[in-house]
Amino acid sequence: MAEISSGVQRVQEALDQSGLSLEVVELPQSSRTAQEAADAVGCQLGQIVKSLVFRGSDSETPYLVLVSGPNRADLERVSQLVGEPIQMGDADFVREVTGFSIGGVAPVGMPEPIQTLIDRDLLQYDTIWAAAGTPRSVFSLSPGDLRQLTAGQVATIR
Ligand code: 5CA
Repeated sequence: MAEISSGVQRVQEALDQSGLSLEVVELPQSSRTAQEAADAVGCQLGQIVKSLVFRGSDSETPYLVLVSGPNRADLERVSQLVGEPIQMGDADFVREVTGFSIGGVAPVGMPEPIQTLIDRDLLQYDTIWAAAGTPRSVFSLSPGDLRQLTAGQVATIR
C-alpha cells in the first residue's frame, strides 16, 4: 500500500471528526495549482478552492481566505474585512500556521483554527474541490460543508 502522507492524514482526520463523510482523493498527477487541480478532477476552474494565507501586518495574526480558482483576493478588501492591514504570508509563515506547504494548503486540519473568509463566488456551485494537505490530493465538498468545516464568513473578496 502506498504511504499516506502526514498532510493528507491530518486532513482526513479533520474531515472524519466533522461527521460529513468527506474523503480525500490522492491523485496520480499534480494538483499544485488551481488549474492543475481542475484538470486533474475534470471540473471548472471556478470550482477549485484556493486556500490563501494572509498575515496581519500589525498583529501577525494569520487569516485564511478561500478563493474561487480564477479570482484574486483584493488585499484592500480583505484588509477591510479583517480590520487591519495585511500582507500575503510567505512560505515559512504558511507552513508555520497551517502545517502545510504552499500548493497543498487545505482549508481544514491546521494545528489551531484560523479566522476564515469564504469567497461568495464559490457558493454558485453544487460541488467544489479543495487541496487536502499535499500538491497531489484534493477532496470534494459542498459550499455548505465548507462553511461548516471552517466557520468561515462568506464575503465578496475581489
Ligand atoms: N492545490 C492547489 C489547488 S487547491 C492550490 O493549493 N492552489 S492555491 O492557489 O491555493 O495555492 C497556490 C497559491 O499559493 C498561489 O495562488 C499563490 O497565491 C500562493 N503562493 C505561491 N507561491 C507563493 C509564495 N512564494 N509565497 C506566498 N504565497 C505563494
